[in-house]
Amino acid sequence: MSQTIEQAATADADGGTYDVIIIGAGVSGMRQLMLLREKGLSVRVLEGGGDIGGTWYWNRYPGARLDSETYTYQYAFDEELLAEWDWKELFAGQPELLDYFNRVADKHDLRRDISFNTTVEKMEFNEEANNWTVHARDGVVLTAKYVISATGVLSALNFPDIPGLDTFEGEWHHTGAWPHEEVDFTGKKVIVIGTGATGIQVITEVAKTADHLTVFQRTPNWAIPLRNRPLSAEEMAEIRKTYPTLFPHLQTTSSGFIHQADPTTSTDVPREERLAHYEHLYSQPGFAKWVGVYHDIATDAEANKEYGAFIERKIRERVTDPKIADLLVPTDHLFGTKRVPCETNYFETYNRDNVELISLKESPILEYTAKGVRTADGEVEADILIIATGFEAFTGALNRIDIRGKGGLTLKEKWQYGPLTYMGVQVADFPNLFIMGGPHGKGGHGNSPRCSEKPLEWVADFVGYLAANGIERVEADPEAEKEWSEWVYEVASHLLQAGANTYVYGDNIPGRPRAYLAYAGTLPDFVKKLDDSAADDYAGFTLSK
Ligand code: NA7
Repeated sequence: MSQTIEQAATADADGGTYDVIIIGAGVSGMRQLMLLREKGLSVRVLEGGGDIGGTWYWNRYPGARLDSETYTYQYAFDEELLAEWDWKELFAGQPELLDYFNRVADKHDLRRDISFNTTVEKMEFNEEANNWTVHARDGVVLTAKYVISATGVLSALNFPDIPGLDTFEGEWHHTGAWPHEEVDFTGKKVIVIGTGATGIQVITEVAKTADHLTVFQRTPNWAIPLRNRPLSAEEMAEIRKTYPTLFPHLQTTSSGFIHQADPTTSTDVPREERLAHYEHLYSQPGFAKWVGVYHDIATDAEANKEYGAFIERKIRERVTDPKIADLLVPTDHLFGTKRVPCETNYFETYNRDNVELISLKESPILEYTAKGVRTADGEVEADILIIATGFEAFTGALNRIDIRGKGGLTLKEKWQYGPLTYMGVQVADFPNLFIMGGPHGKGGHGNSPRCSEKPLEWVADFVGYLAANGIERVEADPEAEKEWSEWVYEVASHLLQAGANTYVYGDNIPGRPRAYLAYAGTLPDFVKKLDDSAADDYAGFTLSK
């Protein structure tokens, strides 16, 4: 039987010295723990939440669901679990995913090495001892030779800069910190702010039971049908047979998705054939319509516009009121230049009598009030307010910890004009700190568990090597960091994405300097860079005894 959460939370929250501290017990942190245990290292995981699961622990809002095919998202390493776990849906919802990750945590007895409700607030590198002092909530202080941050790229909540939230007398929730108890919308007036992937999921669900739903939209998104469906036992058996080849195959795709960019250039195909192909793609599940389209849609504006016009026609066919459809069709960014939200009857939701769409472009929000939200056009009342305004992506979770490296330099200072890393895994002047799922790396992006799989193994091997060889300090070389940072921009410069207002450039956070935050190279290319460095005695890092 597994340890209870309470037992685990108090197991070792107060002090201790470890080989490795991992920050975060989400999908990456859990796997990192398992891999480091295999190296015989002492490891403590510090987790701010009350249990494991990361994204799937926090994002419990109605409608929270995968946009990667479920069977491509699970851990690949545990053959026994692969053999026995039956997924219920092609794109699993949050409850099923959390059940799965709990099963993994129980099976591998992970909780004994995790301190829950232990938010890391500060950490300092000790230059003489070559280790980190880590301060967590409630005065908990621990020491570790190495720290690995597995804090997630979409975990630091973004609250809009709107005054008066404390005056609102109803119930409010950010989707990324949703309560564990069910929120009942029956007979309630509800407001949702935000129409990103999250807003689109929650709006569709809440509209089904709320008395009245008002959606505040700042920018419309190119949403596409998810086409979810239940998986039968027979289908699961068929899928299971593919595992030996599926997981290696996914490592060859650009971002770990089952869909791969079509190498055909769209203009090489006659227009009629192209449009028939777009119809076919539109009937397919998930990101077939984004990741699986002709490759030049991501790089050629004219090719992209034709595909966008096709998607626009689909949106307009589904929305009864042409004026509402006008508001729902994106005009500020090209198709696919932001991560494309997947939806189930989202556009039809605006045909319901109980749903109203307010465009904040025409009617900006001025403040929260006791009864709801005041816009330039007047007050909209609500019993429940849902804030679906996303995250300070990629760097937010790290920047919210006071991380002090050599000479007291803070990571926030170092990154004030944008992140600088070496392969996304280390930062010069921050020795013995590894980043798993931050800016400028591939871990935690795309189909996240697939993109993290090899980087997690690589970090575990590296730390195991350092420990076995009595290395006291490992640090990225400033020159390697500079070259990598330039390479990150070089790869990204070929994409139309640069023209979009997107969290991938930090555009969603007012005052944040525009800087590319992701890594646009392919997964195999990224893994090769890591492996090449390792094969060349960890080129780009300085290792000192
Ligand atoms: P996103 O994609 O960042 O969406 C946030 C939404 O909130 C988006 O519609 C924003 O409009 C809106 N927003 C943000 N700030 C404000 C303010 N101040 N006022 C009004 N509206 C605002 O986050 P999600 O959580 O939906 O999705 C994140 C990822 O999670 C997604 O890509 C999937 O991979 C899973 P904007 O577009 O900025 O005008």
